[in-house]
Amino acid sequence: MNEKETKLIGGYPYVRYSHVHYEPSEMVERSNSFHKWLDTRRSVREFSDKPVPKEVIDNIIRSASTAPSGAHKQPWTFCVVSNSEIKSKIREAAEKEEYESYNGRMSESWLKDLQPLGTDWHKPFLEIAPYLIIVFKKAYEFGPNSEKLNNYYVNESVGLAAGFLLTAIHDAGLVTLTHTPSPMNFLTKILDRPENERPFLLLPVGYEADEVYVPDLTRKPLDQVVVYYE
Ligand code: IYR
Repeated sequence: MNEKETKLIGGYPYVRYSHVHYEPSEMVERSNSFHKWLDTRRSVREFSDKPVPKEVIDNIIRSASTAPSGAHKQPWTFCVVSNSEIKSKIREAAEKEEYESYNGRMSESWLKDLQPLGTDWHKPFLEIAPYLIIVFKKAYEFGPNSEKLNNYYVNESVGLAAGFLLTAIHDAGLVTLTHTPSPMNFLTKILDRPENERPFLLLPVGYEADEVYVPDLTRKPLDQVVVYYE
């Protein structure tokens, strides 16, 4: 590797940056094959208990943590649960909330929208998947004298990190499900998180179970999701 080319700009250290470049035809080919690959990602609700190397989990979290964030505050914590007692506690608490949601808290039209996905309050995957990754957003940080320091665009930043995480999980050949039990504050208690952290997403991670079927969905075609101004 070449030495870093650095200089001070406005009194702050900068490092020279240039990204890899491709010929236009190669860009078309790469972007096309990346889309085809990403389009094979599906949310999976049935997991195998087959172990996954912890190093893979470390690496996918490293990838997630490369996401851009407001003022580079990186306002996220990824809690990784493989301990079966903690998984059971999470399942029990999530199912309690989900039972209430499916039996009264969710509107008729919401339940009808979920019918084709076949979801209900039972969440066995929370005990079966080898890992649960719980993404917490940091509403603010604590300074050296325990004073509150602001974070910025926290939802956008953590949403981006979660997107990177899903992409890294897919790339590793594993599956996940973006599970959002509601309300989620039981996760703060079970995982003993500090008061500046709020649960954002719960992702079981592992291999899919044998013979899994997923809803036969189609994604919106380009002309339904894009508006060009030329
Ligand atoms: N959080 C509930 C319900 C649920 C809501 C949506 I929107 C989904 O796309 C799927 C499920 C659950 O996890 O079952």
